[in-house]
Amino acid sequence: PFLANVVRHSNFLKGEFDTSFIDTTPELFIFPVRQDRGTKLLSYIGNVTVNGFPGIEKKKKPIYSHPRKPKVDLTSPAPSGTKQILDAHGAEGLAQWIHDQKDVLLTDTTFRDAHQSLLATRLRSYDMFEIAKETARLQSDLFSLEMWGGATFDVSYRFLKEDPWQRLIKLRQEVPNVLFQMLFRGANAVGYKNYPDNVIREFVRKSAEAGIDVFRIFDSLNWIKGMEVAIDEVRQSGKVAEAAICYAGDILDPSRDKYTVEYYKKMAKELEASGAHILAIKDMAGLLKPEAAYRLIAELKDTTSLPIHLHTHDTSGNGIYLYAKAIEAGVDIVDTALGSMSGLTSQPSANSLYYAMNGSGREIRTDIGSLEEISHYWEDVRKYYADFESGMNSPHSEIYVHEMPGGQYSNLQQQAKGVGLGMRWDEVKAMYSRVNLLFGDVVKVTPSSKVVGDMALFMVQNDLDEYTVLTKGKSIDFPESVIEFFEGYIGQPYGGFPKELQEVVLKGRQPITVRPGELLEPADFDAIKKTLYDKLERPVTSHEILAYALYPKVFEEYTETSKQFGNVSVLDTLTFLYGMRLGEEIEVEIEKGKTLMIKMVSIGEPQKDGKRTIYFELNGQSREVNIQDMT
Ligand code: 3PY
Ligand code: ZN
Repeated sequence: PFLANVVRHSNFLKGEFDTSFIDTTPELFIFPVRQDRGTKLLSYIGNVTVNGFPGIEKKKKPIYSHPRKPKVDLTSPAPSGTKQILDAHGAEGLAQWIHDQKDVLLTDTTFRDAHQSLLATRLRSYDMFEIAKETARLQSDLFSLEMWGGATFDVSYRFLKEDPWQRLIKLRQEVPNVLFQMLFRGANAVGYKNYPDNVIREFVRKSAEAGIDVFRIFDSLNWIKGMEVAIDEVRQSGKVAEAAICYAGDILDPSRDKYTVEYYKKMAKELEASGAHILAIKDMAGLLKPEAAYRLIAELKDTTSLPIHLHTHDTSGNGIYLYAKAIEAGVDIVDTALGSMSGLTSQPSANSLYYAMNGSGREIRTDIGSLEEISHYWEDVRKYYADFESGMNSPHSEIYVHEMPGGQYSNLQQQAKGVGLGMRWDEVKAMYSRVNLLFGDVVKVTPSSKVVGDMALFMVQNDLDEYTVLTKGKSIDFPESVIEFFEGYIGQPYGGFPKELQEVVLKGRQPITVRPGELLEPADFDAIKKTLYDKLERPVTSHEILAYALYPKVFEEYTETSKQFGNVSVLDTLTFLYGMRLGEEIEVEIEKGKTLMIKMVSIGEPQKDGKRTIYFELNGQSREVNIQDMT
């Protein structure tokens, strides 16, 4: 059936035999002989109704009305935007265009960092697709939409059981006018460890093909060697290489003399020389204080001719103030989230920043009325994810002490709950900053932040302190991520590793000092293709091959779930998280024009083997599924 679908495809009929359209055309994989999609979805719904959704407390499905949506004419084409500037003038032309703007440009992070930071990355494609066309029309004056990368790739497969590539491809179709931006962790791609160079290059190529325009590339230790391969490949793909400096330390505090203004200026020059089109300052934890922002941006403006793009998190509540200072110092682009998805561990509010800068001489490029309207949608959608909120509900100035990235806060909290340390969260935060010092005051951003987080959890869980780690460490089995860090497999920290601790952790193993990519065997994509073909018993896409190359286990689990439950991304979010109420009826569009009507009729008592029968109506016909009750 796959081949039959391919030969019927218009590109094939036109005689174009470039088969890259296979990757971007998921309908080719819809086979008439496939098992009943309806029953699979019923199994999923039955299962989540009975057993709850992993990681959140099981509860009755909440009732909300449909999210408010702005009224926009969706039949007229979206206005042209920055995507068209890039396509017409290339990355250098785009950089020049940025320089020519007097207004401050915005990157909207609602689809990526905002929910990574507020909702443990759990925002589903469904809720993005629902507002995509409106976004293209109401936010057409954005510099970019950050909508991919970071933790979203892994979380899509691991927890949401959906395909991140489809998110990208479909959003690209519906938002043709605004640059799409992703966060790319240098040699760690969208993972937590260094990958072979061919994986990095292939990932960049495929992401660019599928719709990413701006790659914000960083290294978790600010080690430029870890960024070079990605920068080179982005340039070769004709896309925008936005190279990031991660902000650590405090340039206003003379006692913290590791990460100084000179350190940042030197790094900026090196990134410019390595081929960056835009320089990003990535303040992933929100540590950059307003006066520091002014000083840093002003000095960098004198140091480099690249446009400067500033990223922060509003954890302390000082985000708008620091952006105002950075804007005064000449920053070109800042990252904000829509009002209802902003603040706290997320980005500062675009809506508030608009008003803050009114009359300043540098206005924010946006239409405030549109922002407010589209923000209503997110205000309503955010409620669906209430169980993933971190519980932080006021500005958190402690961030300047524990220095935990915004994107990590809610995720590490989930991880702590997962290992039974939910009640000891304050201790975990305090330990996080102690581990930072133990490690020699490192840049903390994924994956180095994960290493610090893993070690903090480990030390709290095992009641360890620094002294015990150093003196008894030879008999301690440290977490895998900590060992890999000290082996040099996520790169070299500025100033080197603390030698004593490194010896304790490595127990005689030799660390590496070169770029891990120079040592790692290239991934064998043909072998992966064969493995996946054998497992899935169907042709595989290059996207699947890449997903497997990055996360073999997570991807396998995802394919198992898909086999069992089909494509669960078509379910609305409340049904996906909580299942259905007795007597409830829902509509599910499983493909364009094909809708299932599902009613939950009753839930049987558990049998001796723990199974329950759930009775549904599917398009008016009785159906039942058997579910193992695991509660
Ligand atoms: C990520 O790498 O996911 C981040 O958001 C880092 O700040
Ligand atoms: Zn961030």
